Amino acid sequence: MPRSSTGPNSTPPDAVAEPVPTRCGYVALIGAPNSGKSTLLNRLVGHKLAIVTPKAQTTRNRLLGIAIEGATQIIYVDTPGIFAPRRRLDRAMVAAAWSGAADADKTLLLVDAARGIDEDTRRILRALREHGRRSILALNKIDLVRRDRLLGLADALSRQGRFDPIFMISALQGDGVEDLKRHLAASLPTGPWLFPEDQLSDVSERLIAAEVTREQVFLQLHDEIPYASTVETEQWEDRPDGSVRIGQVIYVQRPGQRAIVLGEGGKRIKSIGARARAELEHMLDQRVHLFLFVKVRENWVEDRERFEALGLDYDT
Ligand SMILES: Nc1nc2c(ncn2[C@@H]2O[C@H](COP(=O)(O)OP(=O)(O)OP(=O)(O)O)[C@@H](O)[C@H]2O)c(=O)[nH]1
Ligand SMILES: [Mg+2]
Repeated sequence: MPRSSTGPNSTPPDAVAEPVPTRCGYVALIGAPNSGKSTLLNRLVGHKLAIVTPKAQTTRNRLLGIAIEGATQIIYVDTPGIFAPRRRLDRAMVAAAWSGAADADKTLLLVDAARGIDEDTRRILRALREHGRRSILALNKIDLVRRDRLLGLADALSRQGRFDPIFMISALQGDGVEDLKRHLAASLPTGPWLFPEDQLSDVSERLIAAEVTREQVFLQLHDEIPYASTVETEQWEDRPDGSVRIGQVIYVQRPGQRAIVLGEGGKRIKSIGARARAELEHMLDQRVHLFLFVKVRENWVEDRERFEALGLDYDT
């Protein structure tokens, strides 16, 4: 996905090229589900790339968000929340999160300061200790917590891991994020940028479009439906009038779930489609005709094809 309409940097042929000590590296954002990783990624990059919902386990796979800070290209890796996995899908999500961290130059652990050290965070702290990994710690959602509680939490966390440094941020409101960004930019290794200057992410528009619809499924439907469903873009057709026709399938596991997604007289699916379409038009800056189909596939959570569509490894 391109950064904006401005093209990649081009040097005029007669310019004298000064050697610029560029830096570049990967920063993985890890943490318990719902700690605010995707909100932070979007804020750090300055674009909405990752979907965000109040429900846990929203993100299902790694996603890169690429930002430029002075002479540094920072490649942020949003990861699924780390929790105790039960289903094959859960296992693949958690494996994707850990491999995102293993491949990165820096690991940034996000802890929801309002929630404190929950079971998921405790498990992550233990795993980081076992791997002897030093991470950067960000206490997030400080807008919700009193300062004395924050200091107590920072103290408790620093006794359970090797954190250097510790930031206190609000990914939602932006407090502390500039400091964090500057620190990350200065701490990445020197080296050439790995992505073109105008590249924002590694995910395709088809996948982002499916995520936009999945975000609405998470926001508009409750109980087990978000976890029992997945969305795939099956058709993408640019039309001569400048608009695009996008066809997507929402897979659910049971006929009863299909009925809920459709809603009375098709009201719910219409509302999901309307919101997703508006967001897509904004993102793509073109008219969008969005067609949603709801299919029952009882065992999609064990379907290799569904994992491939999400970019997840089936054999974890
Ligand atoms: N008040 C407050 N809410 C926040 C902040 N950061 C994130 N949130 C909210 O927390 C919820 C979860 O945010 P996400 O960014 O989806 O969290 P995540 O860590 O990516 O979650 P998973 O993908 O499920 O692992 C959303 O409702 C966000 O709006 C913050 O700094 N302050
Ligand atoms: Mg997320």
